[in-house]
Amino acid sequence: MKRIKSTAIRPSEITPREVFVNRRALLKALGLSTALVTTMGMLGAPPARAAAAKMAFTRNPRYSTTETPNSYEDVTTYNNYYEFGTSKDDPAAYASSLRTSPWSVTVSGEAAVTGRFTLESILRPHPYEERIYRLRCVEAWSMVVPWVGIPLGDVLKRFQPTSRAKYVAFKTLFNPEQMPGQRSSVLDWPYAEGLRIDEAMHPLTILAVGLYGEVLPNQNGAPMRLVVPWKYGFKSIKSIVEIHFSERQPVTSWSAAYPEAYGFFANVNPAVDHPNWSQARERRIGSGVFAEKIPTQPFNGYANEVADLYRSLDLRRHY
Ligand SMILES: Nc1nc2c(c(=O)[nH]1)N[C@H]1C(S)=C(S)[C@@H](COP(=O)(O)O)O[C@H]1N2
Ligand SMILES: [Mo]
Repeated sequence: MKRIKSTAIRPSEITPREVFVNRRALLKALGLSTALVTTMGMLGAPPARAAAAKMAFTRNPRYSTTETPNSYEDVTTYNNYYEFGTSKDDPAAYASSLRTSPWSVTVSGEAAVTGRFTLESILRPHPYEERIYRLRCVEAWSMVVPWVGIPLGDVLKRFQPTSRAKYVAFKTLFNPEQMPGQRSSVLDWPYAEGLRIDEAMHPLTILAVGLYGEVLPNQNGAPMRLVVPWKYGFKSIKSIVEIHFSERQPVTSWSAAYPEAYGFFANVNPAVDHPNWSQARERRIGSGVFAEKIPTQPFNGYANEVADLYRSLDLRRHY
């Protein structure tokens, strides 16, 4: 695997020596040289047989709900992952064709440290935490999921975003052979999402690599996906291969497909309906067909943590 620079280097982007040294220091801290990254990529890693591999983690009660988590069965068989089909049971049925190892992530844009990194080198320095989060889908259902992951901010800081990095954009793998849903044009592929930099750095935002103490199943976005618990589920992009720091707000798949329904912010908001249905209540998956819907909370119940980020925004306009 070569280190890839996708655009020509403008004079303003020539990396000062200090920053270059920092990049080498980062690679060293990761236990890698650029050459070693190259070698590892060429040799590849053994094929993924990770579905039930246990992980080491510490629980984080500070950022966990005390609600009862949904069953492993619910969390891994009722999914949205359009790359494998649009039915809830398609991802569990078809996502085994996704090869999650070896996996690399390209980091680009407004940051001192950019390049192509192995997944292991991005994750290794950070201890895993378990966080039990509510996930509220824009389709008015919800789940409670015990994720295993790391704060996204801890990872992003190591790339040293510049002062012009106002947003972070993410992309999912594009590979129609492994992802048969990409042969249909329900969305513009690859799936793209983004956050404002302060949202990305917020301690609630995590990169999840596992659930229920085990390596993330493919249908849940292996090997690494975003979880932003105060936003509608579609912001939590799966199987990430690109991280891009930008000055401008990035184009995102769902807001491009249907801007009247899916805004860039997509904060969970019971007061702003979807054009075709109410967002005031939600069905908790697993509660049974006759169960009452429960009220949806502003920011999915995380208002104390995140409402301050939006002090100056009209949330009816910036839905
Ligand atoms: N790449 C990609 N990421 C995605 C989606 C998708 O279709 N493709 N669906 C989103 C939606 S709508 C939801 S609700 C969550 C579902 O996550 P889960 O299946 O792990 O519960 O993933 C989000 N991330
Ligand atoms: Mo969703």
